[in-house]
Amino acid sequence: TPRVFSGIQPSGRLTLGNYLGALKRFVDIQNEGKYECVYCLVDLHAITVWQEPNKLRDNTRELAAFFIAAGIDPEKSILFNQSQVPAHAQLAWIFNTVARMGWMGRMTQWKDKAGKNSENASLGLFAYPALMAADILLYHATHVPVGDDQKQHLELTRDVAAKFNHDYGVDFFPITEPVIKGPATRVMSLRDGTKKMSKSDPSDMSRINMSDDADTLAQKFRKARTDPEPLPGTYAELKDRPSARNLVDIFAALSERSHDDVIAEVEGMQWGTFKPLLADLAVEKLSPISGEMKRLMADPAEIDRILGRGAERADAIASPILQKTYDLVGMVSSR
Ligand code: AQP
Repeated sequence: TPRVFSGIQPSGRLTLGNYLGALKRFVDIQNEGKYECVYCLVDLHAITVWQEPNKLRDNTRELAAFFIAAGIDPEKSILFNQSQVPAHAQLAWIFNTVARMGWMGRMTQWKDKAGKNSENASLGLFAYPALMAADILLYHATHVPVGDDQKQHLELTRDVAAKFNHDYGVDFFPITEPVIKGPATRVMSLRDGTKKMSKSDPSDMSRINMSDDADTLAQKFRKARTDPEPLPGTYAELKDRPSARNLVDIFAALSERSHDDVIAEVEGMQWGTFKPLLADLAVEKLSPISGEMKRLMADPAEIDRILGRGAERADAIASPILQKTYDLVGMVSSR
């Protein structure tokens, strides 16, 4: 069976963007049953920017609980944290020698996160996409579901695979397909429809956190930026209305309906009517997840056990692929 790989960083505060752009899609793909699914809590990626150690531990367990609460079945899918399968860091080193400085320097995430002070950014932040290529290619994954913001990193993963195959004259790593699908591949800030909803935005009102209670959800949607026009008769008319379109996208994704379906129902509605509907829908869909997360978080030992079992299963796939890579590169296998 073809394999899917994807990951989320345990860097704290999960947003509706992470859920609709990534996790909800992971669950759908798992339930389709067409792929073997490998889902990873990428703790090695998280530390490319500073993480308080105790916070990182909590965030990793919380993220595991989020996966399970949202519908990832750790029996069906492989769920683990990246640091526990050493082959990720090992293959990343090989890819550090394959990828070029120029490729990394062109990554918009690097430019955004390092900002003007790139001299002070960690070397790991610069090399982030090489580790991501390793995550994916270590499982010979052919499909990678992600939000729209990860498109460029996935192109780099394809470049790494192609260059490795070319340099060593082999056809070993697959050229991975990004899977950027669904009604909300890019959830935008509630304060500014031209900016991605992000956990690092200084304004909490800009994002929906998975941990927000019903009152907070209602308040955030009520105050969400829109425009003075009512909802239009076709989705295409939202093209130049990013804030308005964002709320319709969120509505469609949460209700698992198409944009056209949603528009047909809400055509001509005023925002004062639509926003409470959206808030109710969000509470209905998100509160069971946050409730289940809390329940799971009460037993961290059980979470660690699940992750440990996942790491063993991941390692069984990854180790032979790493060994084969070493062999292709010319490392002497001495033990
Ligand atoms: N706003 C979003 N819309 C759609 N998908 C999103 N993803 C993140 N934000 C959105 C997707 O979530 C997955 C995990 O991403 P990550 O672990 O790299 O998280 P992130 O991108 O670091 O999250 P933030 O909130 O954007 O953090 P900062 O503020 O630090 O940059 C990926 O598939 C991603 O596409």
